[in-house]
Amino acid sequence: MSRLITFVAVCGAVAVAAAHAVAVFAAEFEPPVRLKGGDAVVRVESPGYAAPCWSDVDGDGLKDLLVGQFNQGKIRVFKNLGDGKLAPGDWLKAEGSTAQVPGVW
Ligand SMILES: [Ca+2]
Repeated sequence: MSRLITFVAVCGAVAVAAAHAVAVFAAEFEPPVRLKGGDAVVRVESPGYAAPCWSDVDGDGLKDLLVGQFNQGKIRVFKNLGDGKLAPGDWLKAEGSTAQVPGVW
């Protein structure tokens, strides 16, 4: 009987902790925002694996949006114009050519 009580107590504690964790994480997210590069919505290409991230590619102090592309290993850069605006995307260039990251598969 004491094992059953211990099991129920542990399950209850886990449930409370999980509910608390959900409440904490839910409070940390803002509503989703659809980003635009120029007038077009920023999209990822099939099959996904875009791994978007922010980095100041051009060194102007504003983090630009980088969105990867799986099939050919290219990265689209959306220059940050400030005030929450992004320029239309353009492929990342290296030495005048479109840069490509070799795939791992
Ligand atoms: Ca920048």
